[in-house]
Amino acid sequence: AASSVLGFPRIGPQREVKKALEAYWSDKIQADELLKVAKQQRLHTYEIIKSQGVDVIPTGTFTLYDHILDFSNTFNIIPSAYAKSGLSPLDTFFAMARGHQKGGVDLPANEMRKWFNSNYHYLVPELHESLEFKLNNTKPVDDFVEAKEAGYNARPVLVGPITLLWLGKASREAKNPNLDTVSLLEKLAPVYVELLKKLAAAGADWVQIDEPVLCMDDGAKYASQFKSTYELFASQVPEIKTLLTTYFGRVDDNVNFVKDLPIAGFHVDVYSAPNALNNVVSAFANKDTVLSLGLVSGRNIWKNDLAASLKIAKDVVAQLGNKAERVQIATSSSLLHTPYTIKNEKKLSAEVLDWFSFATEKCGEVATLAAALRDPSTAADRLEVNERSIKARRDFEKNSNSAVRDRVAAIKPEDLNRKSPFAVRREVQRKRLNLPALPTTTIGSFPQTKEIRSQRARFNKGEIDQAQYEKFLENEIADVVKRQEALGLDVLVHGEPERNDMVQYFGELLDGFEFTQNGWVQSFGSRYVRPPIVVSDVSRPQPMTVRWSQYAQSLTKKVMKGMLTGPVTILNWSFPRDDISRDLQSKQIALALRDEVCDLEKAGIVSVQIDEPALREGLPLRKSDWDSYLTWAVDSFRLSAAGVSDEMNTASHFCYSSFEDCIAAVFALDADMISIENSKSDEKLLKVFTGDKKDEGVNDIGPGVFDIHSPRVAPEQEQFEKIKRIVEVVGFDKVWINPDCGLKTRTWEECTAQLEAMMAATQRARKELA
Ligand code: THG
Ligand code: ZN
Repeated sequence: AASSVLGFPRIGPQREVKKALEAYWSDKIQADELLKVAKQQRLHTYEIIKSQGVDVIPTGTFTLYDHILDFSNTFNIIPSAYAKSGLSPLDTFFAMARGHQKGGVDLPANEMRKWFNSNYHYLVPELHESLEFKLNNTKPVDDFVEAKEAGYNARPVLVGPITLLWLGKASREAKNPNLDTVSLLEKLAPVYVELLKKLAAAGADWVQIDEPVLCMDDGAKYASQFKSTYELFASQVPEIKTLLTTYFGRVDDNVNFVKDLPIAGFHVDVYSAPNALNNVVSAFANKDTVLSLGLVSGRNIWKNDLAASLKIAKDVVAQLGNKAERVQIATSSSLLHTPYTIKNEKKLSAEVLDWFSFATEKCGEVATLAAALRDPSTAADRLEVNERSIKARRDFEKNSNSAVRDRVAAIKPEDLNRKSPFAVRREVQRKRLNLPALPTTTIGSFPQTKEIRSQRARFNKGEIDQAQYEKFLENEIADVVKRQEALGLDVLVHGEPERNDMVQYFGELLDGFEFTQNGWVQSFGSRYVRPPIVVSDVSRPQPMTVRWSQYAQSLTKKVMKGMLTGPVTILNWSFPRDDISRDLQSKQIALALRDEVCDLEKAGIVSVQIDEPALREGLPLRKSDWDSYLTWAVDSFRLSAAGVSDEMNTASHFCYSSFEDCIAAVFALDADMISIENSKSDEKLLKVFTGDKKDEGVNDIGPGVFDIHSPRVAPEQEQFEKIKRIVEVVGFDKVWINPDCGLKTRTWEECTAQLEAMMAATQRARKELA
């Protein structure tokens, strides 16, 4: 049995690549310097993987922004405005990724979407009927050759053609806006053949081809496309052996056609779907296909229980007639979703650090498992050390917090319900909050200025003390309140100057979480997050936000809205523990937030927003699993919000408007008000409210009236039109007016102008649309 990893983080151990990218974008370094850093990091990655004992090294998973954008670029999936921009190939690539406004060129960024059920964003390929697929570059070959010249005989990684097209969308150049993007496969597949031939000529014998669409319900639709494509590859490039890889879910019945494809290997994600393994092994039992077992998680950071994994691997070997050469030990997916190495964590205790494996350490795990499968004596020491670590963690996990466990066990159905139905609450709240028609508000954050970031950094380094830092924050809050009053907003916010990342902030204040110093995980491009790690039962040692909300409320007679991140989002953007269900973890977080909401009410706060931007991305890949996810997700939100009196106005916020398929769950949250991104996609949002679900009861709604991602000031007239349209659809009485999302990334100058236009549009709407 050989060992392999499917991909590796790109950031570099000390964030070298992120820093070089940002330096290049701000004209501090030249392209050659950036490319030099990138090359160093690629070679460093191969060295790490090899030195951990892994047999098969992947090439081509490194990217300067996004690997899907890399393939769009390689296959010439480049909208004509970018192709014709006159920019260098590198800058054309970055223009698609992040827009380009310089030297007379004005190009917006392409759309980003969430990568399956993860917090990674990919750039959506823009496709149309007359797109001419061709090899625009040979990056996959170049990366392979570079590694080969450095002494590594690697296995190149390609995203599969069916998944690549399926991830795409009809571009503005498409004749049919509802173009079935996979229908372009016949034109794309020959270009893959050309690429595979080049890889073969360069000396590649195996190629990893990722087709995670096989874990989606949609995968079943493409049985004949899989057959024709992979038969084409096998007949045209017989010297290449294909490892077809799937991850993040189960292939289920899709294995019935996958087993007959002319592939040399098939990879399944055993970590995320352990119970689905048997089905796959039986399907392949009488073939000679290699099965790659994704036993070591590419999504979580817990040290692998090597004895348990080894048992699974041995069972598979036995089911395959003791042909160990037919089994490979691998990571479940690319290690992209895990931090680089635990070596850079200096603050975690030795006990805690011993529970974790980051990307580097996971390489060692797959190597150890493969070694143990080949010759147990060579791995005995490592297995023993691992067994001790796992036992120590299991012992720690037994120390559950009985107060928390008992409280979750005692949750009653009525705990999930507000005291009165929305219609009753609405009357009480409108009186108490004394709101005009079309109330105006914002989503919570105001500009995180350089000053704020530098004061936080100074506080973290100990250069200023707690009292100085808090005084600074109070001044910031006072300034934000004054500015909102001047604008005439109705429901104010304190602006969140005290917060770094919204999830990290709450994680740090709750018991049961651990944090890393360098546990960066890519969100998109050069942007990274450090997910907190849930290590034990979660509880709230003391109020978290009350101090700031109360202070902010003391400065104004207007309503001050409390700001919280919801339980589902906190969990989905953390590394969850794997010894208890996500349902239970989410309920524990929900109870902590419920106490916070009640404390805010006691402190005189009458409005609170509990954001759940990650609710939708957490949907499982298979629709048959949606119900159970949405049940605990919706229940958790309701549990967090329902402890207060009818007078408390509860809001929630969603950053994306693609809710067509789960709008019932959004309604079921029963928040008094929901704000949703809308300015770039109004018809998409409006359709939801005119569709067949509209009577299921939406409460108040705040569709975003301007885009916060852009410095552009949407004129009053444009914002008025947005308001008018939404009022026509959902009714004057139900509408709140707010931006698309938080204003953290804008400057004060930009957001003041944007909000002035919003207020003017609202004044007019109040008169003309009543
Ligand atoms: N928090 C978390 N996940 C998220 C978001 C978030 N996922 C979706 C969306 N929001 C992603 N957006 C961003 C936007 C900016 C940054 C990261 C994710 C960002 N990161 C800083 C960087 O890379 O330099 C580091 C921030 C820090 O110091 O923590 O700017 O809001 N969890
Ligand atoms: Zn948002």
